[in-house]
Amino acid sequence: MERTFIFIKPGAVKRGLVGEIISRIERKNLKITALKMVKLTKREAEELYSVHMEKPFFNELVKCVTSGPIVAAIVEGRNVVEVIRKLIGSTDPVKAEPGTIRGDLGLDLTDNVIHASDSEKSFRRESKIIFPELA
Ligand code: FUP
Repeated sequence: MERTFIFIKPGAVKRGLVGEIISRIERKNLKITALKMVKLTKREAEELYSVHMEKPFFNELVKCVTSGPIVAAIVEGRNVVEVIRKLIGSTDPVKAEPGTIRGDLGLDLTDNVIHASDSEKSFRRESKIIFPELA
């Protein structure tokens, strides 16, 4: 079965939205197969977002995701990479459709509630950073 990697960003964890977000994923009939709350080190955050290293928002992004604990999960299900990306909505919560996680629960572009891998390859690379024991 296909798998993907997600993490709930520090702002959403602080706001007490972990249950709501995990619940939406479960209600879609996707399976949470691993779950952990961790505080990312600067190094882990830089590695997670290494594709954005040259972008002007890179430092702000790293600062954001290391500002408090995140809740990371591995999620399993049919076409899960595509299904989760649809569930979470567009990158900018202002543009994300109502009904999506970002559309319903977010407003900030950097602290946009949740991250999800955009491909099978990203899943393998990103999940190894947080769940090295499962690689
Ligand atoms: P997504 O795959 O939807 O998380 O979006 P991107 O890979 O394009 O963006 C990665 C992260 O950078 C997102 F968390 C949002 C953040 N970002 C900014 O902070 N500023 C920008 O101008 C664009 C993206």
